[in-house]
Parts: sequence; C-alpha cells; structure tokens
Amino acid sequence: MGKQRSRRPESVATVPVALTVAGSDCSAGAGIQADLKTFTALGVYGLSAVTCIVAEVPGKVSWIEPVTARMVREQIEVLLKNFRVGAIKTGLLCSAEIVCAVAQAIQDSEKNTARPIPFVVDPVMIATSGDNLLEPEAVESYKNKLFPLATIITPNLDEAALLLETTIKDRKQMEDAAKALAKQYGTSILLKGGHLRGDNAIDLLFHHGELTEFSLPFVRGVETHGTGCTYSAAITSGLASGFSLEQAIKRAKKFVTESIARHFHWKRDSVEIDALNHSM
Ligand code: PXL
Repeated sequence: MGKQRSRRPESVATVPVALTVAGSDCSAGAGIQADLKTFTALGVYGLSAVTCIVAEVPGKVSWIEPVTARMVREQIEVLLKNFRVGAIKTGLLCSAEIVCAVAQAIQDSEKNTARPIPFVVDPVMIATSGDNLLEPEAVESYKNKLFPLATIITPNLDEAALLLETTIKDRKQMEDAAKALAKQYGTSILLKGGHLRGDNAIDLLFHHGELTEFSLPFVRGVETHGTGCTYSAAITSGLASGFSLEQAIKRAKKFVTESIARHFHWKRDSVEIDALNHSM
C-alpha cells in the first residue's frame, strides 16, 4: 500500500498564533474581545482562555463572575497541546485561585517545550472607571507565582505603585519603579506612564539592565477603555511574529495610539461611549 497523500497544498502559509488568558468584556472594548481584535488586526491567529465574564459598559462594571479554576486550566492545556503558540498574554485573572491555576498550566507546558513561550503579564487590577476587577488576595499570587514566569510585565502607574506600595508622580520615580520591579521579579518591565498626562504618553522599558523610552503624543479628549489590553495584546502579537521586545513594543505603542485617534463615538440617551478602533 502506498503512502497516504496529504490533502494539503505543497506550501501552506503559516500564521503566527497567540493566546490570551483573560476576562470577557461584553461591551468588547477591553478583555478577550480587545485582544482578539488586536491579534487579527496585526495578522496573528488568536486563541482565548476565558477566566471570567464581566457585565459592563465603558465607565461602569455591573457584575463579574469567575469561571472555575479547573476550566481555566483545561482551556490553556488543550490549546497549548494542540497549537504551536508563539506567545501568551494574561489580562484580567479575577481571583487568586485562577492566578495560581494559570501559573501551574504555563509551568507544566514548559516541561514539554524546548524554550519557554514568550509570556506577557498585564497585571489588570482596576478598570479605568475605578472599579476593582481583581480580588485583593490575588496580588500575592501574582507576586509569588505568575511574575517569576513572565517575559515582561506591563503595569500602569497605579498598578506599579500598588505592587511597590509607593507613589509614582514623576519621570524619576517611574525609572526607579521600573528598575525595582525588574529586580524584584527577575523579568523585563514596561511601565506605562500615560496617566502622568504630559504632552506625550511616555512608557519606560527596563530590559536586560537597560532603560528605553517609548514616547508618542498623548491623544486628548477620548474617554478610553481597554487601551492596556490592546497594548499588551499588540506586544504579544509582535512576540508571536518573531519581533524583538523593543520592536514589538514600538509597533504596539503606535498601534494603540492610532486606535485611540481613530476611535468610534456612540451617544445613546445619557450615555456617551468612545471605543478604540482596532482596524489597521
Ligand atoms: O481594561 C481592563 C479590563 C480588562 N479585562 C476586562 C475588563 C476590563 C475593564 O473593564 O472588563 C475583562
């Protein structure tokens, strides 16, 4: 009997694959939905493991329900076994139990791969609206279990201040915080300074002992929602596509800034909504 013929064409274009482990935002500006739109816009096939479901509109979270930790772990395991995942990101992980389950699944997968998969941890804690998204006890699990596995952690100023139990009010304090976090967790840090509100939105990367600044004009007058998710998903897309960390961040920052500048605006009754436009 002859060898069975493959039905595949001779040359199959391979598409980079990225996985997001995050919560569902039903208004689709943040979370899993923002990540998948970003992956698609940047030419990456997106996989998702849902950690929780958030009922919300921009500016107001009304209800959060976690998925079981067992279910989160199962989604990650089945995806990592069956797809060649080029990079992973985490967004909202909701509870300490889910943070631990994600860390365990990633750690287990590393036993079966020659090199660890690039891993972007966006430590989502508080929504732009000020709503608490993460169970307070989960912060310790991030510190002990998840951060040590990260290629890069992407906190904003509030998240970095909470992690370091300090305040960050200027550029010098940003530099100190990025270095302190990198040292503490043995990983690269991208500290996002958008909340400092100068003419430019400045982010600082501390990577392999070197500080690099990423700066673009601050887009004014837009009530943003989901910019952090979009930014970390865009970095993850770059890493899945084989970019260096610096290249991935440079392209991701441009992508987020352009997405904000091209935002949609809805007005309905008393509610006004700006949403990022993820199309290229
Ligand atoms: O933007 C932070 C964020 C992340 N993930 C989910 C969210 C939000 C904000 O509301 O709902 C699922």
